Formats: sequence, structure tokens, C-alpha cells
Amino acid sequence: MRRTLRGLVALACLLSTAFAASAQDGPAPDGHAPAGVMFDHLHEAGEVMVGYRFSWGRQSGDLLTGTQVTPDHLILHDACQNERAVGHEHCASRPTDMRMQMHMLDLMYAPTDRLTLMLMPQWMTMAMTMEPVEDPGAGHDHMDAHAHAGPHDHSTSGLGDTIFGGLVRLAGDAGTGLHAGVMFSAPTGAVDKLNDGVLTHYMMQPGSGTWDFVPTLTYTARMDRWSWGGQAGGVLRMEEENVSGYRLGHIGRVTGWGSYRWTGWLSTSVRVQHASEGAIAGLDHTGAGTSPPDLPTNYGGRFTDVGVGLNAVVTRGALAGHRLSLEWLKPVRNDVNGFQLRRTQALAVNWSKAF
Ligand SMILES: [Cu+2]
Repeated sequence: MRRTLRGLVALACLLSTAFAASAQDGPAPDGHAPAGVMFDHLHEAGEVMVGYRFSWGRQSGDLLTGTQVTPDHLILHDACQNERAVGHEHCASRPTDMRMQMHMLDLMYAPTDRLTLMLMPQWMTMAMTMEPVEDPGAGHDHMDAHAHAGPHDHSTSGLGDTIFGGLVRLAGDAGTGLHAGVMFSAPTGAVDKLNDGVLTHYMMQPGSGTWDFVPTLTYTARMDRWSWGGQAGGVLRMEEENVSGYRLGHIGRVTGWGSYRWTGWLSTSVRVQHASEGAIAGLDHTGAGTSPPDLPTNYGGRFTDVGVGLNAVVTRGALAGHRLSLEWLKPVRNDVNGFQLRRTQALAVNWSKAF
């Protein structure tokens, strides 16, 4: 009996030293936040990091009003209504599916332990499927006029906005603590992409068109195999309108996550995020004005997502220090302004290596 007890104590001591060692030696997979969180970590003085972030988002299926599915007759009569619209506009078409892809270069350099500089250029690709809205009250001629259209796709791609700035350590060290992100977004992405000769939907433009302030406050902590963190941040548009005469809504966002390290190279995470986004301000450029995403009032809302993620890091060998993380996000609540396609899922994938 006593021998068994002594054996257990020895095992416990051995395991705790192993855990302590795995928390200290080399890079830890949970040293970075889940893949969908940006501006989450700092570097030590002199360190450079090169990274690539990919994110994909999809909206499909129902057209929502607030949290509810929009009935067909409202899509036809209300979804394209606008105070500024001339006359009475009916929706001619509605989106049924939208895919967004972002490719981002993630460059970091820390001149001191307290400051890490970041530069993040991006490339955007957007694709949308639309279908005609049928008007049961219309005459036969009216139906024929739209009959040739059927579902159709249109897409845009191009350089997105360029994010740059610094992360400032307020307390703690490289792995844990509190830091502020003072980032800006330069309007390098286009806001004048056309579709059928008129300005395409705001959501299909690769850029915001305005200089934006992107502040964040991030807290991270760890204990043995557990780590957790939280971030509050936003996007504040610093100009009244862009070259196309409108301005996207401001965004506020809070997120919190917890992560468990299974081995020295692998951790998994759970995350909750809530975002609130304003409607579009300024002139509406809906030349045709015949589909919901052409109206500035059909943008923004309150969105809650839950994400599960996986972080891995190579701990030894020729590829030591290479990080790969992946996170899948599921919107659990969509509360949209106006009329909008339901957000269905999103994916974030990161690779990075520090030198
Ligand atoms: Cu980094």
C-alpha cells in the first residue's frame, strides 16, 4: 500500500515536471490565439515573423429581416425600398449565395519587447449567385421579361485594404498579459468595381475606400495546459465618404476563447465572438437599385459566432517553429439591419514562422 502511494507521488512529480518543461521549452501551440483572432500576440525584441492568413466566409439560403426569415412578398415589395429611391422600386433579383475569400500576408517585427510592428496587405475574392424575384401579381409579359435571366453568378477580386500599425505591451511578457493594438487600414482596395455597367453591391467591393482606425485591447493568460484570452476591438471609419460617395458602418467586436494543450505541439480551442456593425452611410449608388445588397440600409447588424479551432507547432527538426492553425466558425445568431442573406459559416487558416 505504502509502496503504491510512493509510486503515485513519484509519478505525479514526474508528470508535473514534464508539464512544466513543455510549457517552457520552445514554441507552444497555444502561444498564438485561435486562427480567426488577429493582433493576438507580440514578439520579443529583434524577432521577425512571416505569416499567411486565409479566411473564407459564406452567406446562403434565407434572406433575413432582423432574426426572421423574410416572406417572399416582402422581398418583392420592401427589400429594395429606400427613402432616397425615386419612385417605387421592386426587387428584380435577390442573392441566394455569397462566398468571400481573403488572402493576407502577415508581417511582424519587434524593435523592442514592448512594441511589435505589423503590416498586413490582402487580396480579396468575392462571388455571388443571384436569382430573379418572381412577381405573382404581374402580367404574363412581365414574367417573360425576366424569364431569360434565371440564376446567375457574378464575382470580383482585387487588392484589399492594407492594415498596418503597432501592438504595445501594457503588462506581462511574450506569452501572457495585456496589450493594445493601434492599427490603421489604408484604402488600397477598390470601391468602384462594376457589374453590368453599374457600381456592384457594396459587399462585393474589395475595399472600404476610407482610412480606418482599427484599435484592439487583448488579454491572454495561461496555467499549465490551459490558456485563455479575450479581445475587444473595432473598426472606426475616419472619413465621411469614399471616392464612390459612401462609407461603410463602424464595427465593434468582442471575443473570448479557451484552449487546452494536449501535447507539446497541439492545442484545441473554443471561442465565442460578438460583433455589431452599423449600416452604410452616404449616397446610395444603386444605379439599378434592384436587389437588396444594392441598398445601404441592408448592411450591418448584430452577429454572434461560436468557433472551434486547432493550433499546431513543429517543436523540433528542420521545420521547428512553423505554426499552423485552423478555426471553423458557426454563426449562432444573425440579427441583420434591413434585408440580408444569412451568414452560414466561416473558416480561418493561418501559417506563420518567427525568426
Ligand atoms: Cu507574430
